[in-house]
Amino acid sequence: MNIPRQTVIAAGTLLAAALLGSSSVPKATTSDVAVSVAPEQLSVVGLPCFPGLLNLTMTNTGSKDRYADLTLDPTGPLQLSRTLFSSWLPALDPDQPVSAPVEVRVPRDAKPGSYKIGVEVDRKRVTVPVTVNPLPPKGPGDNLALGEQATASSTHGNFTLCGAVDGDKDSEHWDTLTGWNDGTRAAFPDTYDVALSTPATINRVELYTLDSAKYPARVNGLKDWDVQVNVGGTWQTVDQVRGNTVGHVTSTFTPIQADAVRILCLDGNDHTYSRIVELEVYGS
Ligand SMILES: [Ca+2]
Repeated sequence: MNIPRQTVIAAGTLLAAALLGSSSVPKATTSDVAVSVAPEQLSVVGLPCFPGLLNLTMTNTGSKDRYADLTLDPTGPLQLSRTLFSSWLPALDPDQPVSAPVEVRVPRDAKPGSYKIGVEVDRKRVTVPVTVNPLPPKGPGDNLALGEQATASSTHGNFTLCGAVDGDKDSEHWDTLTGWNDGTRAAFPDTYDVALSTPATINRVELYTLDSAKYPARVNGLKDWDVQVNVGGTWQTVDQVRGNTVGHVTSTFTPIQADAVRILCLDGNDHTYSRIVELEVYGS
């Protein structure tokens, strides 16, 4: 099942109401900060490693340097990685936008429905509608790793830990969000773990390493790794892959009830980084 990370209903810019009223307010106290939030509407699901992403942008459209505080006010079960975005906004020509990301999460037991995030600058407010969707099925034939809690020995600062369980296995989408890249250059091993929501009997792991036209697996992909499963707190190796040069490798093994799956990355073809575009786990 492939869930879009976020649903963009309409692209564009929300202008803070502050701007609309600026003509009737003395210039010294008016809000001359334009605010945009992208996307304008968001869909999220209660998986621990499946955040919705909003990008906040403030632009000083006035003629005086100033600070601005953008506050975020979520309703219901919405959890934000930040509720305040403060920035110094020098008055420049042309205007210089300043942006910051915010991750939107909900707990697994969040009630599906419609919620919202209030975004406020200078007491002027815009609202971002957020839809909480039902959890995806995790039955036979479903990818048990999708959106579940990942942990790693390290993650490169330009990448996101959850990128390898986001449902996007297309290497052509490889960027700072859709895959995992470790953060210890030329040092191995690295580990990438996914905890299953409940212990499950599994027998197959699908690993997608980087393999795009620009970055072929034989040059930049993962070369050597062990597939391990956690059983009662102990990691057991269920498959070993050596000398890989392709983008997609299937590991099958005797069905085993596991709490988590680990990729123990032993080397990459460029001997620098471990790169996983997507990790999928299936039961029999
Ligand atoms: Ca991915």
